[in-house]
Formats: sequence, C-alpha cells, structure tokens
Amino acid sequence: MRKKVLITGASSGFGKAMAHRFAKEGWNLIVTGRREERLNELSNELTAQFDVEVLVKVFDVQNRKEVFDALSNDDRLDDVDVLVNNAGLALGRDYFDEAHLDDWETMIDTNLKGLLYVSKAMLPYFIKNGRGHIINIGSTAGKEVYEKGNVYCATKSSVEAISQAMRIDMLRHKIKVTAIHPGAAETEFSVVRFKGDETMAKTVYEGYQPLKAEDVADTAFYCVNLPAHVCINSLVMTCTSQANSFYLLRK
Ligand code: NDP
Ligand code: 8X3
Repeated sequence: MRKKVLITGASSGFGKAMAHRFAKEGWNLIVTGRREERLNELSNELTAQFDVEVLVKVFDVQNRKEVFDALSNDDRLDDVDVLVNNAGLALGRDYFDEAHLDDWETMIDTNLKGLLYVSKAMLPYFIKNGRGHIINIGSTAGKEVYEKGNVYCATKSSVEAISQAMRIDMLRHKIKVTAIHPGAAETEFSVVRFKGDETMAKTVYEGYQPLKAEDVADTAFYCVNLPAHVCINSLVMTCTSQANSFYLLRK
C-alpha cells in the first residue's frame, strides 16, 4: 500500500521540496498552507508528473479552530504515516527592546502553537493505528541564540524541547518523533523575515553556498525511511560553510 505524508507549509521552501521528494517516491500527500493557489498549482504539478494522490488543505496553523476543522474526523487522514510540522517563519531581526510585539506573537503562534495544534489534531489517527512519525522542523537558531534572534530563537529552542517531550510521551504509542534543525537555507524565509526586502534577504546568503530546500527534503525523507526499529530523535544539518549559528565562512 502507498504511504501517505501530511506536510504543513508546502506552498514554499522546505515544505514544497518535501512534497516533490515524497511524490517522486510514490507517496500520496496532503499539502497544507494558507496560499490556496500555490497549493493547487503544486497539486496539479505533482499529479501530472507522478502517479500519486494529492489532497490540498488550506488553513492557518495559528488558528486553532481552522486547524481542528481541517484535520479532525476526516477518513482521508486515517492512513497518514508521517506528519511534517514545517510551517513557520521569522519576522524581523531586531534588538529585544526594539522588536515588535506583533512579530513576536505571530512567531509564537505559528512556530510553537501551530505545531502543537496540528500535532494534537493528527495524533488520534496515529494512536489508533499504533504507529506514525512526526517530523518537527526546528533550526540551528534553537541551538545557539544569536543577537537580534530573541523570540525566533526561543520558538525554535521550544521545537527541540517539545520534540523531546513528544518522543517520551509517544513511546507508549510506538510513534516516532524527529526534530530536524537546519542552518541557513535559501528559500523565501529571509524575504518573509525582512518583510519583502529582497535586497536585505539576499545579503543573508552572500559569499557561501547555503543549504537548498532539497537538502532538507532529502534528510526528512531519509529519516522517515529508516527501519521500524530506528528513530533519529534530533538532527542538526548545515551547509559545509556553516558550523553553527555563530560560525559561517564567507568568501
Ligand atoms: P518559506 O518562507 O519558504 O516557507 C514557509 C512555509 O510556511 C510556507 O509554505 C508558508 O505557507 C508556511 N506558513 C507560514 N506561516 C503559516 C501559517 N500561519 N499557517 C500555515 N502555513 C504557514 O520558509 P522555509 O521553507 O525556509 O521554512 C520552513 C520552516 O523551516 C520554518 O519553520 C522555518 O522556521 C524553518 N527553517 C528555515 C531555515 C532557513 O534558513 N530557510 C533554517 C532553519 C529552519 P503560506 O504562506 O502559504 O501559509
Ligand atoms: C533559520 C536559520 O540562521 O536564519 O532558522 O536563524 S537562521
């Protein structure tokens, strides 16, 4: 039987690359995000290219009701094998005292509360099946806190903590939990962080070869294809020019 993955934040970056990677390997998909048009385009592209089924679900992970309305009691989700909690963002890069409360709230509501809502909505399916795998996308920003990273770093540090907590509490249900912590990767991430300032976003990736979205997709795919008795609990990945949040070699 074909395997099935639900990916949040599939309209761009890592999530979109994961959708391609899993589809290429014959997995059926549920792709989610807020931008319906992009998700429909992705769905059309994948179904035309690969022999797979793609279900689009549009919701904002910040909105608890939308999440549970979209994901609860849907028999098309009964056989989901893997959930990838990928939807997330940074907003602003400001000193703590100068940062905007609205940016903080959006990051907390998306990166942390959104991940909790989606996980909680999907767990009944996994628990009923007595198996499942949750991949949570954290960041090197959660490993070493950097200047002006404050709340973004805090949300990603929380992703690691929550992943560890899930791993422990899900042991009895035989559900795997893996946190993947990528370093700098060129996606729409920095354009979003700098609120549409593409010039500023480009400077983040100048002078070195950052990770590509496909690198993260390959890693997620590797983690979910390990034998049933093996689970990667936490994984940090960076491009070769980056050692951690602080050490990045630019030409
Ligand atoms: P992108 O901006 O390219 O993609 C982000 C995705 O998240 C989009 O598909 C977006 O969809 C979705 N998303 C954002 N907010 C919401 C929301 N409220 N509800 C539903 N979906 C939402 O960034 P990346 O692919 O780079 O980022 C993916 C994840 O990886 C994030 O969690 C990010 O923090 C993390 N990360 C990124 C790194 C990088 O350097 N790029 C490094 C380490 C971690 P839509 O707008 O359609 O809702
Ligand atoms: C994204 C990587 O270094 O911009 O999580 O925080 S970084």
